[in-house]
Amino acid sequence: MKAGEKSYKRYTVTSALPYANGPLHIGHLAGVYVPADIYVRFLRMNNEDVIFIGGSDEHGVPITIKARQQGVSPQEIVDKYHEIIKQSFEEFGISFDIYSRTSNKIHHETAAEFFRKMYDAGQFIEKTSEQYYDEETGHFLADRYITGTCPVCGFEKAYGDQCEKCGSSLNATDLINPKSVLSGNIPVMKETKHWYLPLDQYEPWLREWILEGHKEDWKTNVYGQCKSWIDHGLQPRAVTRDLDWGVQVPVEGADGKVLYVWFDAPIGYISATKELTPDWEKYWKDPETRLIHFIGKDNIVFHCIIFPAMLKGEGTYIVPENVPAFEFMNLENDKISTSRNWAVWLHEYLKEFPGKQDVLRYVLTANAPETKDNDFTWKDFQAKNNNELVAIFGNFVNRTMVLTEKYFNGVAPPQGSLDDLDRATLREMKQIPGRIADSLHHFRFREGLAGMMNLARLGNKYLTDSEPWKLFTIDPGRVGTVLNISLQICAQLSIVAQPFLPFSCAKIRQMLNIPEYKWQDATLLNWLTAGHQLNKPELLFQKIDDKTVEAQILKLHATRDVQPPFMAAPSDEPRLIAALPEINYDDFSKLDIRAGTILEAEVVPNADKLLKLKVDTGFDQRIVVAGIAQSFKPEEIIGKRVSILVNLAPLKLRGIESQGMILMAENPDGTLFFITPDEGAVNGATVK
Ligand code: B3M
Ligand code: ZN
Repeated sequence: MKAGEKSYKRYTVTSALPYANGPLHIGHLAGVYVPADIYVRFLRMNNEDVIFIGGSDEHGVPITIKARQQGVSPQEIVDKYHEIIKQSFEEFGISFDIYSRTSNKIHHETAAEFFRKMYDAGQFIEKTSEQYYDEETGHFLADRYITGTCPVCGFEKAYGDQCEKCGSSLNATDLINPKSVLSGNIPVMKETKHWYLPLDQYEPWLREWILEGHKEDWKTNVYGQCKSWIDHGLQPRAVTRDLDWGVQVPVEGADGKVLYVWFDAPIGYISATKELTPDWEKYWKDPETRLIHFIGKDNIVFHCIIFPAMLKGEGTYIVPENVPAFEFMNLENDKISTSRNWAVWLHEYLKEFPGKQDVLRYVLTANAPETKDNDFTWKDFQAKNNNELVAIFGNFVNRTMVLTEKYFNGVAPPQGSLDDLDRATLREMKQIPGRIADSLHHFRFREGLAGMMNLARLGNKYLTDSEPWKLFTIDPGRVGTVLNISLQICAQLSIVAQPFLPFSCAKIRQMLNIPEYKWQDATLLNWLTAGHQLNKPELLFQKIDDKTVEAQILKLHATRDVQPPFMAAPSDEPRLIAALPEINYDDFSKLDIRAGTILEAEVVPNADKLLKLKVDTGFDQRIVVAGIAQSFKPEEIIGKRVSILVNLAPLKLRGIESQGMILMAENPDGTLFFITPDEGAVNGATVK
């Protein structure tokens, strides 16, 4: 520990709670969740006591407006998107210790209790003021329930709380020509009572804590925004609203009033921790806990000024140690926008690029909008995949594995005497983990990723310069040394790349037949001893061709401004998917589909979607792994007649080789049915 540094025992890492009114896109992942996940995985590898908190933000006006537009309840909206969001996070390996939601009972209780404690201690100002009211619908028009012309930039569709054009934060009464979103009417003024957090009273403390205390360690964009807010003079801020969706204000005479969404949402981090562990208090109240908030830049004021003021006011909590906010990720040179459908949606990416989670994690980290807005383009995605992941990282691991298989039957050869190149390479390997760790400790994720890739580059160059393929007949001992060192580099990659590319590292460990190491083991340099048996090589990354990325670019433009089906009301009947592009008879005739019978079926351990089947195809009996475990129990499908595609290239799923594919019909709601041949079609009969 350096002089002046605080000691710590544990970390509480939070990531912004996404609003549950739409699915996630790459901007979310790039700006918050991938960096947070890298950081947390790195801390865990360092044996730190860390909790990683996530959850859906399920209150707020945008959700009630959406529900109203679609004729459903706000609960139906949040139920639908909470599930979609949660699943996308899981599939991208965002390793939350808990992913909770703010419509939970425990959250309502926690937020109400928090408010009540501050209320009882006299920490709010109670104020009656005139606010806009829609006489036709009988609603006070909070935040986004009102639009009008921005007094700062003249944009005509500014909201009552913010102008999305110029970014100014507004009060509804600032708007020129205000209109009710509910009825389109011109609102009237009506008296209403609310509670205000007197931010002005926190100013001296905020100055000392942020402006003096965190000048060095907070990112300049974060520090700069805080300074500008504080220097402009902080005003009391209303923390309640006249709304019927949210956490009820726990005070008598507050019927029809809820906590402002930005009051309750950050408390969601605390409620989620309570839900996670009865020992939650140490993560929030012990001064030796480091609280770190990962957020996008639009959330800085809430996490650096308002929430800390609440925590300080409540009195028993710690405040954040750092708030590494990111800037925004654009898409193909334009702002990502949900309403204009200009986005790469994560749940669609996962379907269209199965197994390529690490590719997106990699590209988003390499281009992370750390210090300025950045741009995601499909061409760059392809280039980074093909020229970096495939050509450098994957190529090095694959060459090492294949050569060891070829020359030493997949058994690690011994390290013989070392030459200068070997020694220089080993020396460089010693340095790399420390450099990456330094980057990650300072939230410099691009730099950390570059450090990791330097190891792959080092490996590639070492192998190319050593040319073991030319030496085997003359000097097999030398080849053994080169491959031993190359294997060590692969093992080291599986450690230092783990925070960034967790799926690929699991594959490397499987191939190398080594355990998951901790960061402190990253400089061992002898993870594989001579005689160590490797498993079969497997490709880590595949090339992405022009057609694939062109199709993505086309799709973006073709669906621009079109509301995607997943944005429709939750109660809408699921729709049939549109027909795929035309193919010709030749395309079809390549498929060899046969009638068959399922002979055996069993669940695949640790895979909740997969069943392992043995199928009689008439000419052989073969193993097929099918993603149907959520629809069928093994015992109910034994004996079932099926149609099976028999000439599909074998594929390894969870270590099992799948030889073919069972054809299934899928209804729009996702239910699955077998394509059973009529009686009389024998096993092996061709399906045409
Ligand atoms: N739901 C805003 C956002 O997604 C908000 C974050 C809450 S974090 C407590 O931009
Ligand atoms: Zn404006």
